[in-house]
Amino acid sequence: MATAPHARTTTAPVPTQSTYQTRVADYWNAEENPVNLELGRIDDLYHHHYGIGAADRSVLDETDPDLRRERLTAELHRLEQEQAVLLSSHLGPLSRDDRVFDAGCGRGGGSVVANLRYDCHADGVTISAKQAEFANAQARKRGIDDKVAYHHRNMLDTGFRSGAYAASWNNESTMYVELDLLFAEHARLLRRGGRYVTITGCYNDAYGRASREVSLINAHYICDIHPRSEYFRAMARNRLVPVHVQDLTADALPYWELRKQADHLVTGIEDTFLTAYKNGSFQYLLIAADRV
Ligand code: SAH
Ligand code: GPP
Ligand code: MG
Repeated sequence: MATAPHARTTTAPVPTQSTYQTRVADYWNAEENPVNLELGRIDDLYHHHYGIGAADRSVLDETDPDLRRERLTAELHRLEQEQAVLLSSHLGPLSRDDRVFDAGCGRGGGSVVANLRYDCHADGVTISAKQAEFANAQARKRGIDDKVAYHHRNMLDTGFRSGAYAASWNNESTMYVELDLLFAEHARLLRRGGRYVTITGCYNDAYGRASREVSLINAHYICDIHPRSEYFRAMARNRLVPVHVQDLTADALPYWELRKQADHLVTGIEDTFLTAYKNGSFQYLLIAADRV
């Protein structure tokens, strides 16, 4: 299968794709939640992750209903953008000739953020053909398709060249795969001294096993949230040595508190996240690691 130099969606269906992975692809091929599309439309940065940081709750006091909706949408997008910028700040320093790998890239926002920050090359991979096509259309529209390309592939088995990447990440996409297989592929793709970063939701070993809320989140997205401990075990087994760990749980709450008030955007999972974070069973974590 030929690999296009840029921004043509390449499909390399992996023969080992499981029935589960096909169902995950079905979910993302069909997904059109306003909470993702309306936020993305603001500046053509489409994210499938949550927001962090203090929220400007004054948007809730807006009396004009249309303006209130608009301001709420913009504030949630700002918080999601903050999250993407935080992840991207841990990838560097990078030069314009470096390549980065965006594992489970969604509609592509994260790779655009990295390219805007470092002017680097980026390869995004998603199991959804529809997302890869959407993201490549966005890259063309921005005129960055010479440097940023999205591929319909399995992130566990990308077919990309070993050692070709200076940095790689998973932004809220680790819960769809076995961590040992995932980190083995990152370790293969990263050059020695390369940087791996993840922002993820994990369940808290100190709470015990997965709580009711964690199980509800799994059912909602068809995923399988890992315990916190498993990240560090699997990294250690795959030449990834943590350099920075940040508990973002408290920073994640204002986004969900605000999203809950956005009648035009809610999906029904908002209270579950708030309960999961507050009862201590679920954590939002950033881990940065060096490929040794
Ligand atoms: N990182 C993106 C999207 C997160 S949503 C963002 O921050 O916006 C989860 C993504 O993981 C989806 O794009 C889904 O297609 C992708 N995904 C799940 N399993 C995958 C697999 N095995 N290979 C490639 N992508 C996968
Ligand atoms: C974000 O996507 C959700 C996931 C990738 C799966 C679960 C993540 C955890 C941290 C457990 P989204 O932006 O499409 O979700 P939503 O439609 O709810 O905004
Ligand atoms: Mg979303």
